[in-house]
Amino acid sequence: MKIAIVCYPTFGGSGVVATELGLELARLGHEVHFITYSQPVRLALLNPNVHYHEVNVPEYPLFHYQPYELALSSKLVDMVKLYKIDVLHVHYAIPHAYAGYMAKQMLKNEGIEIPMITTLHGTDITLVGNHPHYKPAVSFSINKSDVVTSVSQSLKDDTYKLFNIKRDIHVIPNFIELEKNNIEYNVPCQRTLIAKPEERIITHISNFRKVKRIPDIIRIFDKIQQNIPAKLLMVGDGPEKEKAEILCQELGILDKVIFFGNSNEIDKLLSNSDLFLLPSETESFGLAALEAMAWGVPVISSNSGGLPEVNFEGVSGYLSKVGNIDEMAQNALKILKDDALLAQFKENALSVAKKFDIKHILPLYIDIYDKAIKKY
Ligand code: GMT
Repeated sequence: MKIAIVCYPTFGGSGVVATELGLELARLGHEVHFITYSQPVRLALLNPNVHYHEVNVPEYPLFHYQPYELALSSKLVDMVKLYKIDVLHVHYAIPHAYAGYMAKQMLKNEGIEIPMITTLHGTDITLVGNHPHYKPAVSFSINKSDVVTSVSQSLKDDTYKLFNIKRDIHVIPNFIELEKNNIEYNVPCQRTLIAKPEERIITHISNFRKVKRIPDIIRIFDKIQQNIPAKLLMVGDGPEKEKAEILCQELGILDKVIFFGNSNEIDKLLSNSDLFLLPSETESFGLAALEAMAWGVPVISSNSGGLPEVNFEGVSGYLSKVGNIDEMAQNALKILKDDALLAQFKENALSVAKKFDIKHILPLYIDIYDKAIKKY
């Protein structure tokens, strides 16, 4: 198959999922074309089946806002014609499904019909897409997609609740490529670079937006470190990062918290971690938690959105009500204080992550592509 993938090229989960999906399809021999405004962060181009086409938005002084959708839909039309693409897979509804629909219409005008799959990732529905200024366009483009998928049952339910959607939504959970998690990174010297031998390593990875409840993470860690020796690794960048550093300073724990910024070495950090914190306000899935679990790292999270579909209560970690930092800290300490229990939770976290191995999930997407192409 020749598949065009439209996604955000940044560190965000939707871009990561789209990139890993495309790379795996390419490994299986499909021809994959990534179409976005810069090279996706996890995209390795040294693969004969992987192509990357940059969307350029020419600047013009008249435009207060540069028309990205226009440039994207034009690029899609050109690439579909040039490479004879069979199927369009857009990740994140805004504005990708909208631009994809426009591209389909332009192609139809030239006698070319192509199916469009839209994958909903979370904030495109629960935060941004739901804004009254976007809602009609988001509803329209979801309804006009040939197939719609969502990354969790919770996101599917939210989509029906928040929008007037008249079509089926297929739940295809996010995935992890477990094969790449090998012993290579897990060398003891790496751990000693980060923490003292007696310290437990606790990690958080995100885009540091409000929805991640960054102050909760700091306060949970503060309670943990009052009881046991511990380090907190804060990985990622975003609007809440500076405030988080200030809070650490106020609490007098800055020497125990390392802020890494965006990192391409999260595997190294996770392979040395003992616990992952994700107390988000909402999370359609929580890919970062799954990535942690794939390294055998238990998760303390909130119980909102799709998190209970990924982090299994009392098995791979614990879940609490949003904002219940006392309970989250208690649960963290319960796991971290007891070597045997920690070992058990680590084993469980990996077992749960195995359910989301790419080898189980990829066939679901391939099946959807096949059926959509055959319909046309
Ligand atoms: O977490 C974010 O804010 C980034 C966002 C994105 O669009 O990349 O993540 C969303 O998609 C991920 C991949 O499907 C999910 O794992 C995240 O849970 C989801 N984020 C939210 O729902 C807040």
